[in-house]
Amino acid sequence: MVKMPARETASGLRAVARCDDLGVAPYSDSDDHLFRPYLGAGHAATLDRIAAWMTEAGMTARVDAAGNIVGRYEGRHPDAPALVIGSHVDSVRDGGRYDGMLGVMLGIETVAWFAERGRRFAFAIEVIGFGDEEGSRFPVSMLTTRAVAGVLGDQDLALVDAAGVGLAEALDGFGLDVTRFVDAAREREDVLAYVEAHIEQGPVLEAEGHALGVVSAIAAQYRFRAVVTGVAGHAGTMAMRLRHDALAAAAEMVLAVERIGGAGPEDLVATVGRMEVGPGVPNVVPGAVTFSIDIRAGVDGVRDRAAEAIQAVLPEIAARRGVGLELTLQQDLPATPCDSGLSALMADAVSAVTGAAPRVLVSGAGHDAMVMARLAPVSMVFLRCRGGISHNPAEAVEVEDVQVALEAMTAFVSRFEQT
Ligand code: HGY
Ligand code: MN
Ligand code: MN
Ligand code: MN
Repeated sequence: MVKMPARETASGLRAVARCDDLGVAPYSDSDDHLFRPYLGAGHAATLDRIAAWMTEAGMTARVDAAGNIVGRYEGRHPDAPALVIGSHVDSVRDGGRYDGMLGVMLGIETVAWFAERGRRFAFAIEVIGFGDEEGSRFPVSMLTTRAVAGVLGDQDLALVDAAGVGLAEALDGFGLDVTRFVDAAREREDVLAYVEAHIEQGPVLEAEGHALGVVSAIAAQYRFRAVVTGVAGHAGTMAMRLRHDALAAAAEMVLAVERIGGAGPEDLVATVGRMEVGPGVPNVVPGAVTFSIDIRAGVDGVRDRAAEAIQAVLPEIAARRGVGLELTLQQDLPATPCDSGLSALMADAVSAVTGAAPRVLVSGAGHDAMVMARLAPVSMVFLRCRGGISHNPAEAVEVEDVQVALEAMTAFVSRFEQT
C-alpha cells in the first residue's frame, strides 16, 4: 500500500486531548472512571466547555430545549439549511473517553478547518453534541436525539430515573422546562443531511488494517424491562422446596436470553446488562428482581424472531417456578440504512485520504444517526479503536487516525458542496 507522507496531526491531537479533558471530574460524575449521564452533575460544565470550543472554531453556540449543545457555522446566506455533524456527549457508566465525544470534537475540528481557510458554503454547518444517546440515566436511549428529530414517544416526558427523579425535575435543575422539551425539534427543510464520525467499537478495522470505515447500516435494537416477582423470605428458615426465589428465576431467564442470542447468526446479540435485586440483603430470599434485555441484529426479522423466542420462554420459566413476570418493550429501534448517495461521497472521501478502497461495514452499536435518519439522509464514518474495546475505560484511538478522519470529513464536506 502506498506509504502516505507523515501527517501534521495538530488538529487530531487537539480533538483527542479535549476528549481526555472531558473524561475527568467535574465533567464526569465519577472520580476515577468516566460517567457522564444526561443532566448529570458534569453536564452543564461539559456543555460550557464545548460551547467555548465551538465559538473558538468560528461558530455560534447554544443549548437547545432538550439540553443538547448546538454550534452553527453560517453559510454564505443567513438562515441557510444546514449540514449537521454530530454525536453524543454523554457516556455509559465506567465508559470510554471517545465514544460519542470524539465525533463532536471532529465536528468542531471540521468547522475550524474551513473557518481558518475562510471557506463558506451555500449551506450552514451545524455541530450537535446530543445530551442523551446512551440512556444511562433514564430507561430509554437517544432521548434528546429523538427530541431533535421530532419523534418523541408519549412516555418520554414522564420518564423517571433509578433514583425516582423525573425528567421534568432533572430538566428544571438544569434550567430547562419540560413543557418546552419538544421545541428542540428541527424542521426537515432546515437539515440537508446528518453526518456522524464515531469509533467502530469493534475489532474489524484494526484486524484488517484500516484507519477508517464507511457504515452501510446500523443494527436494529430492542430494549426490554423484565420484572420478576417472587416471595421474599427468611434465608434461614424458608425451605428450598417452598421457595419462589425471584433471583434464581431471573438467573435462569438470563441464561435463556444468552442461549437464544447465541443461537442465531453472528450479528444477533442479546444482553442482560443491568439487574436490581430486592430487597438485596444476604439473609433474605429475593422477592423481586428487575433486569434489562438488549437484543440486536443487522436486520429486523432476526431481531424480532429472537425477541419472540425470549418472550415465549421467560413466562414458561416463571410459571414453573411460581413467580410473576412482567416483560415490557421499552425501545424499538429498527435497522437503519445509511443514505447510499452520502455513503458514496463518504467512501470517495475516505479512499482519497487513505489511498485505499474503503472498508464498508454494518454497525452493531447504536448511534444518533439511526434517529436523525428520521429527519434527514445520514452517513457515518468509523475510526479504528484499539482492540475494538469500548464502553470501557481502556477505550483508545491513535491521533493519526483521528487526523485522517478529519481529512475525510473535510473532503466529504467539499464533495457534499458539489452535489
Ligand atoms: O448501545 C449502544 O449501542 C450505544 O452505545 N448507545
Ligand atoms: Mn470506576
Ligand atoms: Mn456508547
Ligand atoms: Mn456512541
